[in-house]
Amino acid sequence: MPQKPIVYDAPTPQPRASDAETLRNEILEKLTYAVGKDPIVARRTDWLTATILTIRDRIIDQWMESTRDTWRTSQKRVYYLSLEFLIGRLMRDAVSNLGMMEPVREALASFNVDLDELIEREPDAALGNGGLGRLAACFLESMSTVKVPAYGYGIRYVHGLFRQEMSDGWQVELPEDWLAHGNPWEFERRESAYEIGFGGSVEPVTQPDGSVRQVWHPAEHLNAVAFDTPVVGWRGARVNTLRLWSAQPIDPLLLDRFNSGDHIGALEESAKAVSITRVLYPADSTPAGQELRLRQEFFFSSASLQDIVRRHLQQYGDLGSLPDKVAIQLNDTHPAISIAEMMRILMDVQGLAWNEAWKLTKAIFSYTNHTLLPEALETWPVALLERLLPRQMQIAYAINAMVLEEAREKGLDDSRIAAISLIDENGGRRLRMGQLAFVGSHSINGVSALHTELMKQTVFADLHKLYPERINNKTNGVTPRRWLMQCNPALTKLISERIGPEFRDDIEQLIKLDVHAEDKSFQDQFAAVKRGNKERLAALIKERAGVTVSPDALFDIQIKRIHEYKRQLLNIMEAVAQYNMIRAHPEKRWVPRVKVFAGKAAPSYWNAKLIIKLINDVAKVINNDPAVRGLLKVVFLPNYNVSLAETIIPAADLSEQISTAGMEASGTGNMKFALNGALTIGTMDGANVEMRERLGPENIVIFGMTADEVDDVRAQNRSPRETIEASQSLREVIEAIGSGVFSPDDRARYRGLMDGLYDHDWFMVARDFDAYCAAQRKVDTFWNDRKVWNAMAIRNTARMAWFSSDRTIREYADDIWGAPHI
Ligand code: B1H
Repeated sequence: MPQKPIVYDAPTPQPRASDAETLRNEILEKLTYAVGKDPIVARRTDWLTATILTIRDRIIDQWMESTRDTWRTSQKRVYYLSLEFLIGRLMRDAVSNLGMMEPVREALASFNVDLDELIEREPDAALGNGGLGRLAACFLESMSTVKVPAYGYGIRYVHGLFRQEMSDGWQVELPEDWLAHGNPWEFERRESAYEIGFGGSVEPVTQPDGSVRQVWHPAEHLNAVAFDTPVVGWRGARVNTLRLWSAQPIDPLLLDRFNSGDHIGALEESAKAVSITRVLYPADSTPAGQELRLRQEFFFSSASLQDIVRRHLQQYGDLGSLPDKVAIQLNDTHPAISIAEMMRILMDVQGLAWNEAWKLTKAIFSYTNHTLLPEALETWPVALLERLLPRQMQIAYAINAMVLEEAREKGLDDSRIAAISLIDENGGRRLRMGQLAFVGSHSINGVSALHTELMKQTVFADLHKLYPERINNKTNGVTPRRWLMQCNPALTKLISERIGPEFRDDIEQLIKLDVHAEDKSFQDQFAAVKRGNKERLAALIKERAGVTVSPDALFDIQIKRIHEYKRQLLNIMEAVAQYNMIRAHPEKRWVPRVKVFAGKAAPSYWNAKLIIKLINDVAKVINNDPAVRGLLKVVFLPNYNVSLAETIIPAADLSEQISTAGMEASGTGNMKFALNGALTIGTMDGANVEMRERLGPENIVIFGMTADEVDDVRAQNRSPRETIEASQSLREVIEAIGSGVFSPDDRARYRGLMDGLYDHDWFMVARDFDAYCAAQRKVDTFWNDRKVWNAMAIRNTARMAWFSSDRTIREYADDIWGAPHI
């Protein structure tokens, strides 16, 4: 029976005023009584904490109201399980969504404290690697904005994604320390702690009614403690919760061992427990495959599911209503062990029979696939699972048997049955997490139209035939609050002046800009805003990379994780080609360009790190060659993160989205750039394809092979040699880089990288090279006719509304979750 201890008409404190005067008093009060600092000696970080605490109070009222409302109205809740939430800074987001920018600024100014300076001091919450983690953060904000009752569940890593420094052009990784000054946003919920087990054995136990239940006796135990952060939607309409789990030992100190003199051993268990949530794995697109990673995945899955079932039973008292009240979205396969863990909870803890538990599980869960790269498809050795999670592995076996039986009944032959099996038998038996997530979910979605089609044709081809209604597409989106209104206030103001401020509540209104695309005065204003943003970026480039660049040049930008499939190599090779051209034809009218790169390489990804070094080596030569006369500059900005993206994107003229077709599942940076009026140069890959449709093919520069063509070339195993022989410019570039023109200190440094282009050219760098260069020259001609360029840029902003994550979330809510929204 539901225990209903919730009193809905509970007392509430006076809602807080948000005028500058009240804020001023409260910030001072927080500084004094919560931070314990005299304003005379307070440092900037103290003011930051005091300001955040003041803002947080204003969020809490709405937070409690949102939570109460979900209880009162018995609405369905959505749970977004993700090992990554790449949030970045929260203060500007919160203040802006609450509409308190000006009074907060004024309140702080009265203490001689500059709001923008405080904003810059807030550390990024970098609890993610790249697009997958950032998407989760955009989704959280959109779910609050469109009023989906939702929880994000993840891990409270003590150290987020590493800090990147440059040493002689090489990437060096340093630990990131976002919690060093405490985290004023979060609430520790010691009362919300769950026991998590590992290892041990499984024992069948006969129940009083004669039935048999499996009981797992884990050998190791630890606690998962919740830390809650409120997530504010636009205008503070709704505040949802991001609940991050931290691992804590059950016994912080083994006193027996301590007393017997083993002081280190006494802490062993404690150290082992906390190590689980200590650090984010820094590999984007490739799973680490280490035991600690599996522990992280199970730890946060189990804690989240226990919490979800507890909350549901508390409110509704029965499990049969789970599908009406609970939707769990698995963000990639990282939480896929949840399928087995949910089955265990429903059967072994709650006493349901297999069939009932399976029906509920499938109805509750859905799974998003974010990549088709074969090396990224997560699998775990069966032996490891049997040791660490024996009961969950039993359940996985049973699920597999059931699915294979179903397939046999439907007439599948042995080879196709092997293809859908949860167990990969090639080279040591492994559990395929993608298949587990697929069979345990009622919906499997891709993140762009192309990616979803390819999913049906490749990794999930056989499962798709067996369950043809399950795969669906949900093209990614980005939140226009952070990625337009907050990061580009000047453009936001200009848009408001031209079409009215309504677009801030209804992003579809952006289309009203379209009719102004050819208007000369609007073009001038649009260009002036861009120019201001470019000046700001130029200053940052000077400060962080020591390179002087002119804001009059075309700012050509590629910022994202460094990966061979994303083809930063293609981009830097084009820079070398251009360098050769400028020197060969000094008389021509070259378009001045600044090529900006930023991004982190996985610490163990050698070629990615080598590409960073190559960019820096090429930069050194080109930037210092007087023959170039400043017409081309190459810049690598270190330590790319969300905050840096917020400065770079509004300043971009050209956005590089040049992945090998078929390999970038969606991309989301592509959307942020176009929304801010940059033109895209890109391949027919991921969401670029849909951007082309919505922007019109005349407003985007598309080049290169299609996914099908890439597939054909690879299938035929054709040598790239012919392509290279046919292009003089390409040959010269390969020859220059390969022979050490840019690495006189180590002439062989890039030989292997260049040989790879001759040998296999897996990523089609050589094969797309000429097309890419031609596309860049097309970009030059647009730039040379600034009226044409400005019209295209304006149309990009005007037509990007569909790529708002609000639209994406509404589609998830309608098609997958059956959840309420506005
Ligand atoms: C994406 C990942 C990813 N796809 C494994 N896959 C990871 C895989 O730590 N790991 O083990 C981490 C990340 N990330 C990205 O998701 C895609 O490459 C982008 O194209 C896409 O836009 C983004 C969001 O859907």
